[in-house]
Amino acid sequence: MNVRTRISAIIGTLGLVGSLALATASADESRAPGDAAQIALTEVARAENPTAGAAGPKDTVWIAERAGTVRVLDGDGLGDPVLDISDETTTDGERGLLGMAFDKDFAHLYLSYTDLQGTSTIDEFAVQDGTVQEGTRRTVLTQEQPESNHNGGDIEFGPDGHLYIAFGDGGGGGDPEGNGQRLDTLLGKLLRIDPQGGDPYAIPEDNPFAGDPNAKGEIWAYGLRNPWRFSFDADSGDLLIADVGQSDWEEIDWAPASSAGGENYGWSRMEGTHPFRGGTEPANHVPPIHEYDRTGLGCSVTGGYVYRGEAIADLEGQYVYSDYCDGTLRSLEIENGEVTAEHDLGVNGGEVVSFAQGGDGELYVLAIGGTVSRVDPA
Ligand SMILES: [Ca+2]
Repeated sequence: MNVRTRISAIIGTLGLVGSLALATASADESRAPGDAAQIALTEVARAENPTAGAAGPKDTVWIAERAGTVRVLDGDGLGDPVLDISDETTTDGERGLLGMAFDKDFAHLYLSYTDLQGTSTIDEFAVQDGTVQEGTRRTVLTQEQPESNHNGGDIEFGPDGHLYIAFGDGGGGGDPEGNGQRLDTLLGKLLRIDPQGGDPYAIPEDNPFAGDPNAKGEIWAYGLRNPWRFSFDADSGDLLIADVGQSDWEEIDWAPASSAGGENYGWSRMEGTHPFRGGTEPANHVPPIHEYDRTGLGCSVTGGYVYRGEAIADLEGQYVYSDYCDGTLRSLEIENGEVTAEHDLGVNGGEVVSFAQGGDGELYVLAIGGTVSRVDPA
């Protein structure tokens, strides 16, 4: 059993495993990059199991570490923690501090983590002059998790100013409760809430299931398995969700900025474009714009961002992503919701667990082993 096979066997279908010492291969010379952008990775900081990053106030990039600390990246690496909730979370299973986001104008910081009982929790802190006001902390939303895996946990503000939250299907493998297709649970969903519009939050009136007595009004999209990372194109506002597969297919889902929500991404009747365990395709299934199998490209997709920086002209507008087990950075050119080109970017980021996008549109790669690297021109 080679290293990748062994790691795949361990990681199985997990979206996050913290302490695996996965071999980091160098760029695969045998893969012709074609007309891929020429990029290089520059290590800008060491971190303790970084899991999430966000553009912060005053052109900073903030990094969340899995055990519960938040640190700010500057020219000299990461500073001392500006927040520490490490006594309120654990790192067993796929747990920990899993997501982080600022709202517009950096007025509030939101953390997404599993608490000591494993319950997914979204907390809010006011931010003043770039400083977190710890005394203002409040819990916005919680969701009990039946298993320690498939927590999702990514959070991002959309171009509409609302907070989007991704939760996995609850775990256990194969979606035993059918949560992906059920509209009466927040599990297996992408949610959309207005955290400032109510106490503890408001459901936007234009959410697709708002007011529906048979559905949770927070739901924006459903049929997701473990949407570990998602993002909005900083230019177009289009939504991209990387959904980790069960055993065969890793997928990337897409919706235009004009979407009214309600998309059914298929899980657990579909895995990618393939019926799952004899499932039938829902009539309203929105298939992924991209999928790959596990026969060589990895085992757990790690979603990134559409590149909107200035440093790498050839990468402009491309969606950059990777895979936790493979580590190769890849990109997709997307036009009107269709992939028109796929690229192997020819560099390997190690155990790529997450990406961050600075306010300038540049991208950072987070490897769970402890590096934060900037994507630079080669
Ligand atoms: Ca799907």
